[in-house]
Amino acid sequence: MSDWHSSACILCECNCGIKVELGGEGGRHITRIRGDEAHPASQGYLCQKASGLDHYQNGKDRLSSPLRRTTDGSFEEIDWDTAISEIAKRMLTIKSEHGGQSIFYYGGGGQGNHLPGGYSAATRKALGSKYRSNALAQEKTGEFWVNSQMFGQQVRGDFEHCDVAIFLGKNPWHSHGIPRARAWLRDFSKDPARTMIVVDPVVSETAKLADFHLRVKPGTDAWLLSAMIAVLCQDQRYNQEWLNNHAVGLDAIVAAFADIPVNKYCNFCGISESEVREVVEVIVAANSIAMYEDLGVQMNRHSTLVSYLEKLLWVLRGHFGKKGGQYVPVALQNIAGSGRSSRNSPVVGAPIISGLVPCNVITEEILTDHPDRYRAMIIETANPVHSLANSDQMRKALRSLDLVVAIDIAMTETCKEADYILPASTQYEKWEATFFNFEFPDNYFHLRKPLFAPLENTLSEAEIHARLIEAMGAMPTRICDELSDILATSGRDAYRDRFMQVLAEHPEASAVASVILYRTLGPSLANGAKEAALLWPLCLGFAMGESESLEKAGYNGDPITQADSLFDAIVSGHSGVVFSKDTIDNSWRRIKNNGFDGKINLVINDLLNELTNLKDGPGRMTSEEFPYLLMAGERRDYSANTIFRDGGWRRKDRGGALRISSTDAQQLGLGDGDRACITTAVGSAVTTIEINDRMQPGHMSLPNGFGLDNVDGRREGVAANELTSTQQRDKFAGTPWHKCVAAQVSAL
Ligand SMILES: Nc1nc2c(c(=O)[nH]1)N[C@H]1C(S)=C(S)[C@@H](COP(=O)(O)OP(=O)(O)OC[C@H]3O[C@@H](n4cnc5c(=O)[nH]c(N)nc54)[C@H](O)[C@@H]3O)O[C@H]1N2
Ligand SMILES: Nc1nc2c(c(=O)[nH]1)N[C@H]1C(S)=C(S)[C@@H](COP(=O)(O)OP(=O)(O)OC[C@H]3O[C@@H](n4cnc5c(=O)[nH]c(N)nc54)[C@H](O)[C@@H]3O)O[C@H]1N2
Ligand code: SF4
Ligand SMILES: [Mo]
Repeated sequence: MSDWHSSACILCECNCGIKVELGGEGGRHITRIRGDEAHPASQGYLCQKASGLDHYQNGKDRLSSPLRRTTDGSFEEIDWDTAISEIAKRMLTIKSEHGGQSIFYYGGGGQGNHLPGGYSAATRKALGSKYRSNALAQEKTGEFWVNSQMFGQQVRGDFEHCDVAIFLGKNPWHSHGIPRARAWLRDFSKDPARTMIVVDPVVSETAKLADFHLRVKPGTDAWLLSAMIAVLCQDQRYNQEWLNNHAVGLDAIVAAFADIPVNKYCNFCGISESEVREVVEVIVAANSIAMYEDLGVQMNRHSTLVSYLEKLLWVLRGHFGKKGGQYVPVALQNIAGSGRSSRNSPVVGAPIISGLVPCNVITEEILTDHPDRYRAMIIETANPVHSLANSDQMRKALRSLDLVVAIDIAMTETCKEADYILPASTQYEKWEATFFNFEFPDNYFHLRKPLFAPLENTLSEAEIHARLIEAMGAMPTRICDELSDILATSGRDAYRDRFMQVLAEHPEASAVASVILYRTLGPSLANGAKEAALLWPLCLGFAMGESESLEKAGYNGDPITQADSLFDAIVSGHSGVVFSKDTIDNSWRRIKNNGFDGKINLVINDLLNELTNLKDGPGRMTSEEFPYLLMAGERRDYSANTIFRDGGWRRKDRGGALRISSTDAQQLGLGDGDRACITTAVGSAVTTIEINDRMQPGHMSLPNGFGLDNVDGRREGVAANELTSTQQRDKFAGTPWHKCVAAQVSAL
């Protein structure tokens, strides 16, 4: 058994535990993979995608040297010292000419790695960079903003214990998002005591398992949810007593929905009033409801309003802070930020939610002569040329900047537009972890040990940022030496005291705290776990706030002792460690910062006012020129963002076909497997047709993560964002409408 090593799958936010056997050439391949039974959340579960992980580790686009753009646009290999010193120098020049706020940071963590974001904080602060973003600002910021106003915190559904599960624009069969999703879905759907409701225009795999499938017209969820809430309000089917005790603003909600014409709104969304009323009855009768909204609505018309309506639906029935309802998870690090919006982007003036500039305005912030435009960008563990709206515009924006530095493991579409490319070690060549842990009642953290030595000439992000800081002269070396000395001679307690003192007394050291930890605490950690240094203060912060649930998880003593033993357990654990055993009443204690301590705030005025904009219906989302609605980026069996770059991992659908209904196929004169051209206002692409009556007539879908330009010059499938526009975005959060893009298709 000793040949099996523990790690995790890095293809989606679940990060299921894996056991792997290594071998092949030089022992540098993952040859066998199975689920890790000892992993607290996945418990041995894996989906079919994990078996391809060697395509990530040994992808043919892997970078093996720092690269610098030459005047003719090609790249030349340079050594690390040259790369680091040139980048540091050029960044400092931009800082002195335009101010650090002109240096924009994008990325910091994908589906499997969140430590880079922590270490890059030091580089950002040392540069005086003030604006940043990542993929959350093209999907989740609207929901974060709603949650912050209603609860002051982020919330999750307790799917393990609910008796009614609702999936809104979410297809967990493919996308997961809850542990062991397929096993869970099968068990849940077979249980006669439990009911699944799915809202989706497509007969998705999840919809097929549902008791009720509300097959909305694309982009009309705001009308469906308004109608459902109107039924609750108009028939007084909300949970009055519970709301009196736990929420504020009920009267305003009842008033706002009093006049909504249920029948008319049902027509707008394409679902009969009787079906809507039947589902509302199920919701009223439920003991516990857990609900999950995802990209089908978050990348769609009225997305922030829909997030609000989604929350109102279950709050009005009292499904918060009880078993099987929604809860406030605890985390070592909160990746969602505060959800508040206290400033705006410098050029467009777009609201910055949770500290993130809306992805859809980034190119507008660059392609302008505005004096406050961004002049440089650091892009780390993200592929915005491929993943954000309008790839062509993003390429132009990047090429117009004074300096672009990309930190990646592979030669991506984004790297190709950079001035410097820094090759990172893969997630299986360094210590890594994610902060996507939201489980309840037991939450866990999984720090993964490297499976391989780093590929020659690659470095971890922690090392890259430490070197950049050193080259910029921003590393307080005297303090580092002193801290290392104290740790070696007097131990961790003395180190902690001095570290805290340093943070309080030296703001310039506090700004680069993560790399100080990496350089001082890092080398002392067992098994070379240097990159884990950052977790130590997170454990401390957690112990200070959640000592009780930490104690229930087996960590005793005062918070400092608890923090140290948790940190040691995380560093020495193989399959993830449970750090919190929580109780549901804690969710009530965690409702704060919404202005109504301990109570849920029902009223978000901006969004209630927005309801009036629904009264005339969705209108036409297509045109004569572009008569179809394209879902640009569906999750399928073989899609995984752009983590795999080599199409060889796909066992089917290698071309990522355009799925269309038989009605549309007939109208367009297209057959299964035909080649066709799909065109939008932004671009066009050639695709293969798959006739599939899971699609409604007029609605089509292309998968997410296809159309990558491999080093061998092959492109398989359509890069969805060659077709999407930055202008099609939500008015509150700026998130894109990728699931509803007007398009035309013609036979080739
Ligand atoms: N296999 C696979 N899994 C993944 C990923 C991957 O690339 N591949 N990516 C991961 C990431 S980063 C994320 S954020 C999640 C996303 O996970 P999901 O949000 O579940 O994925 P999608 O397939 O983009 O969209 C979900 C559903 O929305 C539906 N939909 C489309 N239009 C509408 C509409 O107008 N209304 C409603 N109600 N529904 C609509 C689609 O038919 C689809 O079934 O997946 C994660 N998991
Ligand atoms: N049209 C459309 N566009 C979409 C979507 C959609 O549904 N439709 N979905 C969107 C969603 S929800 C998301 S989350 C985004 C995801 O898009 P991005 O945030 O851009 O992330 P990924 O595609 O996951 O790319 C991750 C990058 O990290 C690199 N990488 C992997 N491991 C490491 C590492 O250890 N270190 C470093 N430095 N780099 C590493 C990979 O090579 C890859 O280039 O895509 C979005 N784009
Ligand atoms: S659900 Fe599948 S893709 Fe996601 S982490 Fe688990 S094995 Fe990987
Ligand atoms: Mo995502």
